[in-house]
Amino acid sequence: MKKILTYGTFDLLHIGHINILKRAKAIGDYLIVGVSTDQFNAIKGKKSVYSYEDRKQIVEAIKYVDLVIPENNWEQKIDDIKKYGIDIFVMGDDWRGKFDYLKEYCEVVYLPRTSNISTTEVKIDIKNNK
Ligand code: C2G
Repeated sequence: MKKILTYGTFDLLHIGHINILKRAKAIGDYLIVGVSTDQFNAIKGKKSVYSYEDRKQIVEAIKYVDLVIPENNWEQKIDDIKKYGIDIFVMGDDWRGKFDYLKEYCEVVYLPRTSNISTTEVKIDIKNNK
């Protein structure tokens, strides 16, 4: 069984999130998603609209996702890869190169981001009543 791992905030869930999760699952059999906690988002300099608990349940409801774990810090990835026996680590290519250090532990795949959509853009569109 090929196990896939990815991380993210997944706030205001949109098609870019669904695309990366769908394609991550497509390259394996079991997808684990580390959802950033509110505390870690603060470290990332992000403030999500939805709480961690809501974002966790929303991501758990996605058919491509098999398990959601909390992402509490930058440093947990190696431990998570070992703990869950991960074969492939996947991120959108806005992160290209940033996680190459994980190649010692598993395959690292960067998938193309979905263009013209982001949580920030969604917030702006709503504000402008588009
Ligand atoms: N994503 C995408 N296309 C978009 C927007 C996001 O493919 N239009 C991908 C990102 O590349 C990432 C995932 O969706 O792989 C989640 O994106 P965010 O929720 O913005 O997460 P991020 O802030 O990138 O946090 O340790 C890693 C961090 O937690 C990643």
